[in-house]
Amino acid sequence: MIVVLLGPPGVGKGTQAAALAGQEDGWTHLSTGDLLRAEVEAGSELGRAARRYMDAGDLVPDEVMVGMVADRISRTGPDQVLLLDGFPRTPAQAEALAAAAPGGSIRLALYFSASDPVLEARLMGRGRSDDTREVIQRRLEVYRETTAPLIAWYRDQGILREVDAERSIEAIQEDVAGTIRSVLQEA
Ligand code: B4P
Repeated sequence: MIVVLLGPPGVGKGTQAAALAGQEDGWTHLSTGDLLRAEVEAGSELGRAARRYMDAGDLVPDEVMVGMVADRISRTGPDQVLLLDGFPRTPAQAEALAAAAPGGSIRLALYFSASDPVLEARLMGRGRSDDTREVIQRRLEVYRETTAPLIAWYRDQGILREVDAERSIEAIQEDVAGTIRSVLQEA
């Protein structure tokens, strides 16, 4: 089963996906942000190209992102849980995901929500190189314009659940784990 984690930058998608994958057998975390940062770190051609976008708070082009994850997604077995963190982020990526995923495997989209002041405080506290005030504003703007429409897309498919992400990390983790387990049992 593929679980899509949606929500603005800094809402805690990566924090939750990493914690859940560490706690549950057969649950894996795929973060496109982490894949990109590994390419940047390795100094690859892709990493050098991606860095320009990431440092500006813009999205890396769809064709690069789809190429990075399509194979991994197509290999998701029915008993596995793939926590997709940061992908899709555009309507084109959502279409590509639907085409690459095994039939009926996308059964849950978790929409993590928190207010802008909370997001900004968390991102400033994290202190990654793309977590400056100016770049954070740009990322929030890009999120609202390009990624937020996916909330309605998954709601229309009847698989969207909203998660109040202003609670403690532990409270959110327990809530999300319970939601995923209940959807797994519906199979
Ligand atoms: P990402 O790596 O996906 O980063 P993010 O959205 O900023 O963070 P996330 O929501 O996972 O928050 P986190 O858990 O870290 O993207 C980075 C860049 O990569 C993008 O801007 C873009 O350029 C590029 N990119 C990635 N995917 C792409 C795609 N598909 N297409 C195009 N471009 C793409 O949490 C943030 C902080 O809050 C942490 O310090 C954490 O400890 C804290 N925190 C979390 N939960 C908390 C809680 N409940 N209470 C208190 N603090 C909490």
